Amino acid sequence: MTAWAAAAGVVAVGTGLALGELAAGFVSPSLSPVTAVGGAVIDAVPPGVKDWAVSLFGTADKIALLGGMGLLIAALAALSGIVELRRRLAGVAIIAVFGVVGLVAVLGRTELTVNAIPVPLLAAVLSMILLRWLVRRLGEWQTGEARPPADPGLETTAPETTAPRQPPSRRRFFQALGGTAAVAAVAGVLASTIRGAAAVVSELRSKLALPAPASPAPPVPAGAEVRLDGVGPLVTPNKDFYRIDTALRVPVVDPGQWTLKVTGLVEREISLDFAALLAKPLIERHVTIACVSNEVGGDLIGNARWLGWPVRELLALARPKDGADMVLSRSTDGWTAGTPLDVLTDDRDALLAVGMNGEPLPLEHGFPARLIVPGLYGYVSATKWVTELKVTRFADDVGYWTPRGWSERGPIKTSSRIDVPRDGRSVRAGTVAFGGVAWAQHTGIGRVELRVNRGAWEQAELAPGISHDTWYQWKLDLPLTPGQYEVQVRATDLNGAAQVEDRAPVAPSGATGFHTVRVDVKS
Ligand SMILES: Nc1nc2c(c(=O)[nH]1)N[C@H]1C(S)=C(S)[C@@H](COP(=O)(O)O)O[C@H]1N2
Ligand SMILES: [Mo]
Repeated sequence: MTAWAAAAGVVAVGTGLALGELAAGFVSPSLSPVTAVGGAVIDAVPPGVKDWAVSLFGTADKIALLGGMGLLIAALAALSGIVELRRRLAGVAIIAVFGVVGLVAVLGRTELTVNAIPVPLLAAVLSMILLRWLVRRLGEWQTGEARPPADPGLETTAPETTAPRQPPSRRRFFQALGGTAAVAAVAGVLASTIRGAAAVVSELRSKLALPAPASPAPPVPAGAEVRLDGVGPLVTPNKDFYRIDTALRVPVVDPGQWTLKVTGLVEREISLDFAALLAKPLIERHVTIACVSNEVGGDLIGNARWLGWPVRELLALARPKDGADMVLSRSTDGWTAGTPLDVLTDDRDALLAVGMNGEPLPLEHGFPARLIVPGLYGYVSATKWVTELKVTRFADDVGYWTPRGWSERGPIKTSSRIDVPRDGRSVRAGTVAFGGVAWAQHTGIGRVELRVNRGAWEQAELAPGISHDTWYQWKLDLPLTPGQYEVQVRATDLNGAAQVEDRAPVAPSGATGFHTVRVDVKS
């Protein structure tokens, strides 16, 4: 009986959630009772819990998170079934508590608060009704079995032809359980079909022809790639580009429905649709973006050729008012970044980007439009799926990560990385080729040096960068005899400022320290 009670709980909650997901598919593709709860977990991570912050803010293993959530929900559902069998409405109460958590989570994560309310409510209320109903059937079966056989006299009339005794209450329970599970299956299949919205938007994306840039990207200078095995490509292919965001499910935005609003402290509010954006004189530039969670030597950094409209031209149309010093950009999923207004209006090419390496933005990287700002970490600038730019003041507004333990301002720190040889590798004695990348966005790299076992710094060969806004490749051949070596790299920007040697963790404003590799040189 306990096992069947648990099954009743799982089927009831599963059906409620499947119908909730189905309803969410109609209301908004980015709305889901299940992922909202997961999102609330992400948002609730206390600042300062470094491991958590890094793993979630960095490369969160979303599959594991979703799987874990599924198991947790199933366990709670089973528990509510068992409890409900023992005590009427006790299991229902457990679901009610989770319904409230789900509601709060959904309200916290979407902007369509009014539309969103019915979805978690529906999921919770349906689960509660189904649980009560299934457990009542189970209870009837239980009491039916406890009773002695109803009428022994009847049995003697045809003992051989009667099928093994199945109390009708037992059959009714299984009919109810099976029927409900069937509803869950149908709803689940329908929900995932509707969630095929992502497939539809992918199709729209693949058919989209981006206009030619009015100002093409400056050509990649000859020799910008050192061509050393193990040093990655100068321009990162889209499929290899790092991805960081808080979205459990990639927001699916139909470019035909997309608009960008410029609001707040402006003389003139602006609303721009996608066709109007594509009709602007777009420019194409290479820009290397980086995540503040990138550890020294890490790979949360990439360089792409972005096509977009300069944000300064958009803001010039809106005319920010005196006193404004920040632009709070907001994504469809409610995520925000606070960017200094002057960085968006100075001569650097901060872009409202629509293209990445000659293609429309991939869905994961912000389709149909995002911000790309040379020189700032992504968390204060690179809003994907952007739909609003609110001109405001740092004194009045904060971006998503600032109250969660990260700095209000996020200029990228000058840094460098050794890509070959990899840390811990054995190499042959003789001439050992070292190579890697260095970056000081919007200032440019002046020189890169290596030192062996904390000896004197030796200047590496610095390849020309595409621009000051991109990373540079470098290489250096070092003659090494057999033994153990520790090799470090240091970059200096074009103003003569060297990268910081003291080690600092990624929080609150980006890691510092020299990337260090240990090499085992064999004869
Ligand atoms: N909507 C949205 N945009 C976002 C984020 C996010 O969580 N949500 N994360 C930012 C962070 S922290 C970084 S480092 C960059 C990463 O961009 P990418 O995934 O295209 O590499 O996106 C930024 N834009
Ligand atoms: Mo980031």
